[in-house]
Amino acid sequence: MLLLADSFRRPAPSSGSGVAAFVRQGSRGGTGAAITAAFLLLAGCEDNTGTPAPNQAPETDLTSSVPAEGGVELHHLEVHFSGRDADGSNLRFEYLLHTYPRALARYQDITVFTPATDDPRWASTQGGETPFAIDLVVLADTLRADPQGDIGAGHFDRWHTLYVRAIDSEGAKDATPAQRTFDAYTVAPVIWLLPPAVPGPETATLPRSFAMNWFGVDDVGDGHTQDPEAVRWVLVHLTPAEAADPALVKQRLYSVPESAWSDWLPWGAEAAARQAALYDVMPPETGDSWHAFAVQGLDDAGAITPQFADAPFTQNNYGILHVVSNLPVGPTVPVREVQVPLGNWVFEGGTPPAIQVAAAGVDSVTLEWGPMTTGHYGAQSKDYRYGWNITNIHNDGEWSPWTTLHAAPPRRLSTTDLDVFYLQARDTINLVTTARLEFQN
Ligand SMILES: [Ca+2]
Ligand SMILES: [Ca+2]
Repeated sequence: MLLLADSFRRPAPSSGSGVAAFVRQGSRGGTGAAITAAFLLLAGCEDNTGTPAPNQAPETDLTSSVPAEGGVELHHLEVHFSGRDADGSNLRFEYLLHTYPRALARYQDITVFTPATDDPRWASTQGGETPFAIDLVVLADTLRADPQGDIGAGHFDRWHTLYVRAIDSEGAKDATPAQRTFDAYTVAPVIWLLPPAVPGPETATLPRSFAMNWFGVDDVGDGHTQDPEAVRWVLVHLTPAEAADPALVKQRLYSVPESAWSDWLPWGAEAAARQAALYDVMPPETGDSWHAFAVQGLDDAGAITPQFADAPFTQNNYGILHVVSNLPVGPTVPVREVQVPLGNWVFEGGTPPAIQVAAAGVDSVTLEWGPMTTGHYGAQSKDYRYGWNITNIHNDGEWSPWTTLHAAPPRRLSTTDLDVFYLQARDTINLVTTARLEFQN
């Protein structure tokens, strides 16, 4: 169906959900309707000799088969309607979507009412030629099955009544709006964890600061897919016994209180919106700990990923993490002296002890480094900075600028004093490894 004009707008969010219904709408046959309206206006002028007849209100017809009365419909729907005005004038339209409480599950339990003429929920369509079409996205946020059991096709639904009324150019409103009552459905997003999480029954081994990554997709309900609207995550501390029993872990996840979840993170275009950085999930001196990390997706119908699975890949929306207290935190960065050459060294996170390098008789050195590795704890490589004989590593003025370069210019060594090369490697979650090489004459 050709839409001559269309636009997006968002009415006020429906109660009980962070998801707003939105509508794209347009008119068809606008030119023809305008010509007809102009002709009728001229005819009205010629007739204007006696007492004018009272204006008659228009009538409204819902002309599309979707939504069917009592039907089960995708929560994305295109609705067509038209208007008739006996004393002929331009028409515009208003619509109102009434959403029933989530507990209302059956058509026969619905008592349809006609909304008040001045109900504040009446919203104008953009443009008003008849016939007209709007695209609606409505709530379908209720799973009728127990998520801990068999949820079949995983349909979420919500009952609604859509009302449409025509309004003529004198402001007369159809007092008997066209209406359809229907059950909108969708399927919730599927989100899966990426490395360093591993699909069950394996456990990921991590340092105490790390990043979790995920991806996902949302089925509109008919097999067509779109991005999820948002994702949230939770980290649940487990006892070693719980960590060893997937059934216990799932029990813990199904009973996580709302307050324990992160805020909803908009899906967006940025990869950073699909990552959670976690720092010092345990103090270094407390020994190892076990955790479950889980994610859920939210779609434009308000449906939330209902179940927890640790496998297979692309369904693993939770994983077991074994956080090991003495694993180094931050990037692993190799450094090498390439001029003499004096050697290669690897620094594995944090601020490891300086490495002494025997350099008797060496005039100058050239240092290269990288690439850093970060994948073992889920972050990405970002940049480096370096300096010589730094006295305060917190003083930016003693360092080179942060750079993605992997080499420093040749450096002439002192013949009498210790020369210390400093390198920092920084990842995308701002963990920094500080490497030090002491060149001894
Ligand atoms: Ca009229
Ligand atoms: Ca969906």
